[in-house]
Amino acid sequence: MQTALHFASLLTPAGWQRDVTVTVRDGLIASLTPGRAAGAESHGAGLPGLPNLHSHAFQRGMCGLTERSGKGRDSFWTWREAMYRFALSMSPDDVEAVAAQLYVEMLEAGFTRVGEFHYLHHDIDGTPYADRAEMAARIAAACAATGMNLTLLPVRYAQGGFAGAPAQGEQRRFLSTLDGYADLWSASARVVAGLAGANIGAAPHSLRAVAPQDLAAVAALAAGRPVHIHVAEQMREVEDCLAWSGARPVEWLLDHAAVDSNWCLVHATHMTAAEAAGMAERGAVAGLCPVTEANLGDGIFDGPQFTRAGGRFGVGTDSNVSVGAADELRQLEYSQRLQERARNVLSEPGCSTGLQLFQAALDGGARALGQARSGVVEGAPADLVSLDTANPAVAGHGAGTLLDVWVFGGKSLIDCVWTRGAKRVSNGRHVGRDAAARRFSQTMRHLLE
Ligand code: NGQ
Ligand code: ZN
Repeated sequence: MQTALHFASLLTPAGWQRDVTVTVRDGLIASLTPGRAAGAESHGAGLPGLPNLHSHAFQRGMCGLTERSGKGRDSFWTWREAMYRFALSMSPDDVEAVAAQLYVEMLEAGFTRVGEFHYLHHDIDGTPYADRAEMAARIAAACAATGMNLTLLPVRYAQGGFAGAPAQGEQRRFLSTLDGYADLWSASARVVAGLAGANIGAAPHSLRAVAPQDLAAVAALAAGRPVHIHVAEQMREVEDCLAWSGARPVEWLLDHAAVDSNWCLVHATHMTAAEAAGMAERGAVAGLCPVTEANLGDGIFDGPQFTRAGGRFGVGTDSNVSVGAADELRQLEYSQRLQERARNVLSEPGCSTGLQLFQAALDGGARALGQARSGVVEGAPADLVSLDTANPAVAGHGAGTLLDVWVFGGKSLIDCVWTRGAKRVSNGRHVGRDAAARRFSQTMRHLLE
């Protein structure tokens, strides 16, 4: 099947090009040709879809439920208790309904691939489902229903804290032995093999949740595929890691794990200059989730330190408390501005900050999700977004400032979204929005009853 899409402006690795037709064959970009090919559908500005490198789909159902404090000081750790309780309330049907709504929202917001850091594996009493990959299959079903590209990251979770601290009862749905995890991973790989556009990696949850000897075993399963881990998000985690090992979390990881460019260190909020330089040198991607990091009170990633060292980053929506590609890029830059008391922190002098943030997150996100070809180039998947250049928000603007309006203006400019060449969003609305919303609403009503 072949389709042709014409863009008045198209963002390619070489920058904006004017008046280009993209020919799509079998879900891939077959060619880019100047001018408008006969029969091509016309659009204003075209961009590659952005990868969302870190999501816990089920947490989308918690939006609005944790925004009041208890008696003491509220923190990441009190939020986590609430999250555990919520996780214990969800059936496979609930997870599928919430994930489908989430992926509709992600596609409408410009994300075309999701790295699903998936750890809600087992039944409510902690026993594995008859099909170990039951929950992974529900995530895959939500992707199939919405057209979202999936990078599934099955998570190993083994202990409650550093030094083999026992797991809490509330963590029972997440836990696996090493053999159990190997089975889960193989079953998940079969699920992924049956889903168009999907791939798989492996994810030791964190240094808190996985012991050193197991970390290597989990990474070995990935064998050249993406390896994702949460690291150095909270100061308490840094302190506990120091007490346990004498080293800081990123420092420990660089010294004891084969961290390379297949690795994504999620958050990596609290790093010294030496850790940032070491991480950059190994080519690992920083998985920044600025909206969630703000929501959870994690701290501020040191962007200048990491980018000066040549580090690569991508963005993720993590807890999915709100869902937007532009929102993550804006929050990232704003956190840097507040920290540095400066403007346009994450861009080169004279360059569009919106464009530079976008291109960095595209490159880092694709790398972290195991995509060899990304962006609008021949041979890459046709994962595309069009912006509505007739919107008054961009009146008078050329391509040179378009992404600055999109990232900083907070207006929804997205018109159409394609994944693997198929149009999933038209006029800003996912084609399956109503069906997903109906099912999601029913689910939320019974979960919040
Ligand atoms: C998660 N979320 O796995 O959902 C974690 C909380 C933990 C973030 N780290 C659990 N943002 O880290 O122990
Ligand atoms: Zn996370």
